[in-house]
Amino acid sequence: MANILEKTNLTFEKLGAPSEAGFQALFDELLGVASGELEGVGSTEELETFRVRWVGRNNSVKSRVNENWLRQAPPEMKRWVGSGIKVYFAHIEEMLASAKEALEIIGLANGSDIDLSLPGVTRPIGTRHLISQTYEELYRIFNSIGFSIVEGAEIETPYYNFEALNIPEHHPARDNMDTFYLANAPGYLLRTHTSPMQVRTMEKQKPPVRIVVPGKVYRRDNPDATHSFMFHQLEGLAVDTDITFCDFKGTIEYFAQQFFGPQTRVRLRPSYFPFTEPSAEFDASCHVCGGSGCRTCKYSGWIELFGAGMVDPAVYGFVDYDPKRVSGFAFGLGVDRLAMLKYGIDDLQQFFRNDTRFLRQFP
Ligand code: 2NL
Repeated sequence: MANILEKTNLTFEKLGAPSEAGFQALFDELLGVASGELEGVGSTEELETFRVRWVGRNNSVKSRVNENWLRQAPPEMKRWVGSGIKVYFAHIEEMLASAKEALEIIGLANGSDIDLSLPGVTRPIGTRHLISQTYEELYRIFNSIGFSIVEGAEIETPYYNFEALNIPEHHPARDNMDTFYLANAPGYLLRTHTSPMQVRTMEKQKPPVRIVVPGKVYRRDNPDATHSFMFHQLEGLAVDTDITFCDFKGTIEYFAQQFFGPQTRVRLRPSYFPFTEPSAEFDASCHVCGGSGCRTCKYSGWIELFGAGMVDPAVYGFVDYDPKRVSGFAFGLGVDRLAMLKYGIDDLQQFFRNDTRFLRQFP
């Protein structure tokens, strides 16, 4: 070790006129000595001694190498020696900088209660949230029959959330009890369903339209095992010149059999929504007992899945579609509810607690 440092006191001639490869070996050896010395440095003072000794202005290793090896090298070697000095001493400067940083961190830790020997924060790899997994399953089903996915904003205007959906001014769904109006943004609200994006899509796109719209929706509700102020929806819309009630029923039957299994039967019960006519509640035969009656279906054999219907012609008036030429169906399903049914979860709040013991059960 001392050997290589003594060589920095020798001129090019006295070194034995080394070749390019010889210089490379000399520089490698210097770097090895430097990093060895740096490893023994344990304080800012020692680091400063190291700096002066290696790259200081006067009588440092670097200045001697410049003076003895470079200045006295024959012209045809100067380029090589020069670039070697540049590269290797830049490396030493870098090592110095990181050593300085490390010492500063230790300095901060000294006298504080930070224990640098403690293991770092581990970030275990999790699983896809069950709601995300359920969305992916729904996308797979509806993509397979030609529905594309449209997403949009959660902050909306009363026009898109209500008006254009044929929900008049004094309809109870507009009540302050159900809707969050934004106090800091008058004229805006949190969407209560994802239908606004369906209206916006119809405004921009002529039929045929076949879309599903996923997303968070908000309604004023007190949280319990089946209610939350926010839940996840998937609404679907199909509009074209020749869509019938048969297409409607066939589509939701296909969905139910894909989602709950091929033995699933479906039924429709009359219902009411301002934006569909006729409207229906859509039930599936119980996937737990197969229809014979059990606790899940409250011994009825049927499970209510979601609301749906043929799009009310009044809606077409708002998006410049001709109600005499087009027809279609729409549905709105709660993703949380479907996930609870399919995976046997009895408490909606489990989805929002971020308890990994729950989430890990659905890898
Ligand atoms: C529910 C079920 C539903 C729709 C949503 C819809 C959207 C447009 C036009 C017509 Cl743009 N309908 N969506 C239809 C039927 C039911 O959601 O329980 N809603 C309160």
